[in-house]
Amino acid sequence: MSITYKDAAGIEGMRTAGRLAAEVLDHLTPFIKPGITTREIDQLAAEYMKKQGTLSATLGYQPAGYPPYPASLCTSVNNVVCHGIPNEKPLKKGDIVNVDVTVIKDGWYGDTSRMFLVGEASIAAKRLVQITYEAMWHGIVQVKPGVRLGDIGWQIQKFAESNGFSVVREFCGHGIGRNFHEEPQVLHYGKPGTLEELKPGMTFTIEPMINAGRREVKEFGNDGWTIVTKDHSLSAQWEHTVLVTDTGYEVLTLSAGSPPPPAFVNK
Ligand code: EYL
Ligand code: CO
Repeated sequence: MSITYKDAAGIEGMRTAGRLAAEVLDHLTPFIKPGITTREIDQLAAEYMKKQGTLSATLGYQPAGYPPYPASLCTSVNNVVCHGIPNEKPLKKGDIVNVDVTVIKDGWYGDTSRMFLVGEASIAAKRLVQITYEAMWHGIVQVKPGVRLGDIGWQIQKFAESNGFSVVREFCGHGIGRNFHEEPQVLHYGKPGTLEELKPGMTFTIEPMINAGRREVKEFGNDGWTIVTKDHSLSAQWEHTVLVTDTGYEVLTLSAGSPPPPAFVNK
């Protein structure tokens, strides 16, 4: 499949799906405290999606070579990099958890994730989470027609590495629309002036995975999904879905409860 460019109706569909995905995270936020299990978070999300009239894109999702994903969202705790499967283990004070939600509304997909600090977190954990948030936004603010994907990747990589962290290479952002994963791949590292040129109507995610230690990852256990850091260091991730407009970008996965953009973002 190739890159799909959204027309006015497609953009409206993507705005709605994006906002609804973000509103799932808003709904979950007050529940993410010490003692809750990630399975309970998943159940709360499933109920809320039903009320919204959305479907989870991850439930039953089965890319080639993967077993069907068994939950309505992904929950990745501490050294889990991505695709953590909700389970019966309670979250404890000091954990950091990424909650990644993708919904389908009227055939359009909205994909977003946030980090949550469970109770009081260490200074090191808070710094990783904050730097990763800023890294995502350093990518987002690049977005406008004529810029290349390599420019986005380079800005994210430069910011993360200058803060002493590493960028995961095995997973990337992606085009999104009437499919969960479309072209192009959106790498979170790279070289300025390289790769695809952005054009109005493109919609894609920016979702950097940043490790406190080394960048290497490995599969964990035998569920076919869970990815952890090889060196057991903490990992963080944030994700927005963005639209390339005629003059810049529009973030499609904002909601009332979205954290504000960092101060360096003028808009
Ligand atoms: C796994 C998807 C082909 C991703 C997300 C990659 C492997 C081969 C297609 C969720 C679940 C990304 O974009 C995601 N979250 O924001 N599985 C995913 N894969 C994959
Ligand atoms: Co995604």
